[in-house]
Amino acid sequence: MDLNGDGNIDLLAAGYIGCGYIFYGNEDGSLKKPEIICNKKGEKIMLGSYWDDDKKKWIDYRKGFSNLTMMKAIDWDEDGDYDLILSSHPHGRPHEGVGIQLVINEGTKNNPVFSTVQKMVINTPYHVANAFTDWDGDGLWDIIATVGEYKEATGIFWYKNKGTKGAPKFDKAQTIFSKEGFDKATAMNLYGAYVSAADYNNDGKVDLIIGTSASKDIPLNLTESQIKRRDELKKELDKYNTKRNKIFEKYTKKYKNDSEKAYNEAQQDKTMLKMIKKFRPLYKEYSKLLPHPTKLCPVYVSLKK
Ligand SMILES: [Ca+2]
Ligand SMILES: [Ca+2]
Ligand SMILES: [Ca+2]
Ligand SMILES: [Ca+2]
Repeated sequence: MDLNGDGNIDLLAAGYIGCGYIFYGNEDGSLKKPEIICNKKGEKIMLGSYWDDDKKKWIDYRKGFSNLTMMKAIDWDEDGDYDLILSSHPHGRPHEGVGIQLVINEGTKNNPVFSTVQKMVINTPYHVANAFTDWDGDGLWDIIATVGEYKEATGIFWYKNKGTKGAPKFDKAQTIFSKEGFDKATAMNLYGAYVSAADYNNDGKVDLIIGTSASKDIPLNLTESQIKRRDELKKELDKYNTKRNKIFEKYTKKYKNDSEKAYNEAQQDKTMLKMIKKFRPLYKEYSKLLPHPTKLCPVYVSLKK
């Protein structure tokens, strides 16, 4: 993708701290140092929230406990310049107002200037990653999106573009892979799944390239007493999680309009701090009794038939 239209390929990436980066390309294919992508007011273009390592707290942005997982460029309005699409990660807890968002380029092909308005394109609190491709070959590009870890909502979905050129509009999600379907096809799961679309085998039909952060578990040969201990620990940890969620709920109710404050105050709650101290060693012990994942992070290609 060539964001500044100078003929050199650039690299656009989402960052853990909630904003996106652009690495402008040189003529020899090397990349310049990354720059944070900002809007026309000079503010970072962000989505979700993130853990600030320096401040040691959650910074909430657009009200959601999530990171920006993907920043992609597509000419949304077909005016010849690239616009931005942002998606985020739900961390197992869905939040309204995150979804897939659009930022229009108000500049030109060679001088991108991004709007201060972030517009919701697909309003669902679950998405992790998305790709653009004309999935049904009707001449309009569509959105393929993954939900990498949210219970029954997990899967890979197709959002058909039922708008017109320059004014995309999307139909409701249609399932390409359900959670079970993907598990069956690959013996893996969709945890943290990313998706890309390309014609992998050059047969004229677009295929999906799917990367997951889950790896195959190697089961441990546990003794009976280890299995007993593992199950005891699991019960203890479940109790902890229930209590922990109650504390979060209490603060969420207290600070209805400020989830950043709610989350950070809950982390400082006296009962919470005590629990964390008590349960940290238990969790460490428990994790040693769980199957070990392999170091492979598999990438799949799903060929379109
Ligand atoms: Ca470029
Ligand atoms: Ca455009
Ligand atoms: Ca289409
Ligand atoms: Ca193909």
